[in-house]
Amino acid sequence: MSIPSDFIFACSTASYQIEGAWNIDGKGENIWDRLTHINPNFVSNNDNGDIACNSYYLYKEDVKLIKNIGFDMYRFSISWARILPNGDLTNINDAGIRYYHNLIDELLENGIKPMVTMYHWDLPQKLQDIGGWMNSLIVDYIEDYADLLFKLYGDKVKWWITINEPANIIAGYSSEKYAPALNLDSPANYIVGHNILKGHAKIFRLYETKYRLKQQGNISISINASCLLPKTVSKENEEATNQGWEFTLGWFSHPIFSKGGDYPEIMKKIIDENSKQEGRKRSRLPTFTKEEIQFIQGSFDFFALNHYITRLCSPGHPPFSSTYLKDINVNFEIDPTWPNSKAPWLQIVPFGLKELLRFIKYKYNNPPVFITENGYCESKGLNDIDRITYHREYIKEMLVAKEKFECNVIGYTAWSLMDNFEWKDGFEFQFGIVFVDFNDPNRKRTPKKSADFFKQLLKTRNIPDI
Ligand code: PNW
Repeated sequence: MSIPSDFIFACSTASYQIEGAWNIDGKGENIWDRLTHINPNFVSNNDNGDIACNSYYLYKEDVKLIKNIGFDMYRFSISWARILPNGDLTNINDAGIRYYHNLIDELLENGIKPMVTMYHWDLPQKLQDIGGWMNSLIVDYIEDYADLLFKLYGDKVKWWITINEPANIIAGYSSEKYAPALNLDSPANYIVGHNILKGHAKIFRLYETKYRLKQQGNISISINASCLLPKTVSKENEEATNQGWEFTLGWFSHPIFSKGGDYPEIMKKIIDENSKQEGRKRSRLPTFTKEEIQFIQGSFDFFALNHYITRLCSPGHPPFSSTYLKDINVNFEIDPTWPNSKAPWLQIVPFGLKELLRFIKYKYNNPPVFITENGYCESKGLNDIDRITYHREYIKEMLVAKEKFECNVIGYTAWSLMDNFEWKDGFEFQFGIVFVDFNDPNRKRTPKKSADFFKQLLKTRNIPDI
């Protein structure tokens, strides 16, 4: 199977997961610094990202690895608190600004295109202190930060992701999966989602009015989406599947990518009904004004998709472990025959990617789709055959979606370039195609077998058999 010459292959990381240097050269404290320091056992083995892969110092080695494997692009994120230690413009940190200039220049000199994520979960603590994503002022703060990033780096960076994975940012407020780990019931989830959508659109519109003409880049938001399928063919299961789609992917995609914008009708209807039944005067789902709907609708140059998993849907049944799950009212399961990874949530289901791409094509009028994450979790080790299988089979299904079903897929990104700090799982679970020795003070990097797989693929533009 050959790969079109203009198709983009990338690998990815995120600032808190790789940089370390958490308090160096003027960087401010972020929510992961705070949480892992005050509550060390929040993360497996009391790990934290204080040093991580030490990429603040070793970025040239990272670029060398990317170059050697042959990727066209590197997706990394900027640490907001490294640029703006207080989150706002009261302190602009030159050393932080220089670090990303150096990294971007190093990439460009090596012929690697940068794709920059502005926000990958490491909120400056000072902004969390005033409510973080629950405070609607965050929309202005992230716009100021984005404005600065466009001004600083926009001549060199042509691919931007505003925000990574709304659903998982929300999980930091509605559960204890991620910082700030507040474990709040609904409506916290819908308030956070609302502000994320507004913040994203603000950044997109800012680019349109102030930067696009000169900088000519592409912007989107990375949305994580599972593929959902009916558990068995029945009307009930198909309805549940549809409801599942609208409450997960649709929650963020419908406002941005659908023709009419706004939240999916079914979401509005169900949350309104449930809210009434709970004795509330207004819905837990905030409403957008007409102007806001138009402002958010169409705020994309492409669809940035993070995909990992597939689930089987059937109608939900109480007791529900959260009010959000009561709203969705869908039971999500896996097929026990699907091969497992080390992470309990991640199975190998390659055809799910094809089905998801077909769904996006059908639902949102075939936008250009850039897969900004896909990856596999294994124990430590260089001989990562399962990871090769995972990427090979998912890439094949993606190409079927592209060629046979005419889905407009333009790029594929492996998560991750290298082993790194996997949030609550610390350094226990690893997604890298490059091994990092976390016991070595130099954080020695060694390409795994899967790096050879990508190297071959990128050299031949064909899917290798190894
Ligand atoms: C992503 N799911 O999160 C994040 O963007 C990365 O920072 C992270 O390291 C990587 O995936 C691996 O966990 C996700 O359950 C976590 O489908 C879970 C899911 C999707 C994305």
